[in-house]
Amino acid sequence: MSQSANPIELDALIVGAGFSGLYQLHMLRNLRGLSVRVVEAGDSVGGTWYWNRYPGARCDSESHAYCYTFSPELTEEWDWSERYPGPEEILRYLNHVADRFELRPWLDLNRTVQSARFDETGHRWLVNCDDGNCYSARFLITAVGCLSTANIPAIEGLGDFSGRWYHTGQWPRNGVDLSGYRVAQVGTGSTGIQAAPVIAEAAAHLTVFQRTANYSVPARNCALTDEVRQQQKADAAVIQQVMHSNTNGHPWTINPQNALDTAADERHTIYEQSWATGGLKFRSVFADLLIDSKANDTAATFIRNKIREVVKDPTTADSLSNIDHPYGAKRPPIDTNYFETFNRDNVELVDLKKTPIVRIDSNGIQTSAGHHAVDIIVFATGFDAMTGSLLRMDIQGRQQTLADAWAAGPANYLGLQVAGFPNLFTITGPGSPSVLSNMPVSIEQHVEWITECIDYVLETGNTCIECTDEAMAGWVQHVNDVANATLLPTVKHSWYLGANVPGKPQVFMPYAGGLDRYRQACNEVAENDYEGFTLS
Ligand code: N01
Repeated sequence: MSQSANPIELDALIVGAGFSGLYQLHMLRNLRGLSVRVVEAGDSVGGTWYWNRYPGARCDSESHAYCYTFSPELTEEWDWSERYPGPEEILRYLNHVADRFELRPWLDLNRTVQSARFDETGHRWLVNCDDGNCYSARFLITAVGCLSTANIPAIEGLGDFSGRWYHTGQWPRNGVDLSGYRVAQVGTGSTGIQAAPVIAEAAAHLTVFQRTANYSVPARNCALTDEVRQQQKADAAVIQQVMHSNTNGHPWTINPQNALDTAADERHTIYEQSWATGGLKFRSVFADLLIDSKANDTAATFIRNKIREVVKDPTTADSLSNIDHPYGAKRPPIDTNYFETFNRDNVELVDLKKTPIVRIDSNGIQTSAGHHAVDIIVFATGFDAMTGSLLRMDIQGRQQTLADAWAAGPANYLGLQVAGFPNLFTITGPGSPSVLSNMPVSIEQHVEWITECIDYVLETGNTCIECTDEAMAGWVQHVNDVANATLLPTVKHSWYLGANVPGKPQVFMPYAGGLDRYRQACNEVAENDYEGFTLS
């Protein structure tokens, strides 16, 4: 690694200026007085929301819960306009945070980390960036998000396509004019399910290429009235207490009742009520949905029937409801008029299970059954999730690169540290609840834990903290055990397992034991003088 002659000397370097990076900066710089910078590839703050501005993009967490809780003043002064915020509103919020907490002077924008190397003699991270700048920092903290590296499928002939194509996670900042064009959308995950109804309204024609049918529950988005906002603010302390003490970080708890212990009529009524309420809460309507396949079948059947009720064309309804995995075992989408969209005259579904894509040519997509001429292709094909953004930074620890250390899949301690990579902390890393929880709540827990850990290192006069191999092996085993107690790893083509990226090792990555249990595990480690870590 070449090094600039004059690296910028810091206590901590943070990579990424989304929810995690901004809060970590605030904690370490404003509250602890350390010298800190944030490197960010974009030209502004926002992280995930800076890049994901595709048509229909909207957060699946509710606005009053998809925000920081560390500042009561911030909670009080910010007004959300809708039940689920869109990217523009989240970006406005994060820009407000950057201004309110005076974070901007410490943001190094338009700069991408190219490599990071741990210097054994100085116990510092030497970080090189694409513009020639270099940092030397005691602590390196990644705040790069879990879903930031686009997965663009290697479909034969894409290079021959004479139209335009886009990935939803790299959507042009000024938008894309779809009006009057024939659009192909590949992918029907959370993103595709949000995008299709909005693309269909703008485009002359939309062809949705579905490889795996997916469940979706209505989001029931709506404008928030002043009355609702005032109530949310009045109840903020209680709501936040719930979010900070439960399994999922959302402002509700899982119903302790089991689906299988509930009479069929009552169960149906509860599903209907939850369907009418809408949102991710549907996943929490019974306690046994993610641990018992028979219980799960009751929810799956309910949703399949809803799809068949909505979609008028029987062949399309069959393809959309022919879902091959348990409900909630892949990340469950929520939508606004997704299934209804297939009743439009200008929308067509191509079931790739029946007629796979053969190749892309200059003017469209060829399947085994025929050719679809299109002007624009939208890839809603997801991400190299959880590890992609970490590995592309070319991180070199004491003896090996992170890519080598994780050749068989990610391994770490508490999702936060990797043995052999001292003073490196990964916010919402694999092995932590992250994507299985309401992200800002998980982020706050990580940032606060990392900050206190750094306090401890500095207060004890040390320069280096590193988890042990034994602690890491124990955590990896625990992450596997808690995942295997659920239906989540039974879905073999899930991005939770890395199965969506060809060649990626298949390891169940997020921590499925619940945010409450995870928080307790982290607290116990800290209370026991950072058990599982060595300090030097
Ligand atoms: O990505 P995905 P996503 N040919 O990987 C298909 C979060 N999120 O961007 O299932 C044809 O889930 C693939 O098919 P299959 C959320 O956590 C949050 O939709 O692999 N199809 C699938 O249908 C979510 O889970 C919000 O068979 C191909 C789709 O592309 C995560 O982001 C909003 C293909 C990819 O689905 C990722 O969601 C949106 C190919 N070669 C997303 N390759 C919030 O509101 C892939 N597919 C916070």
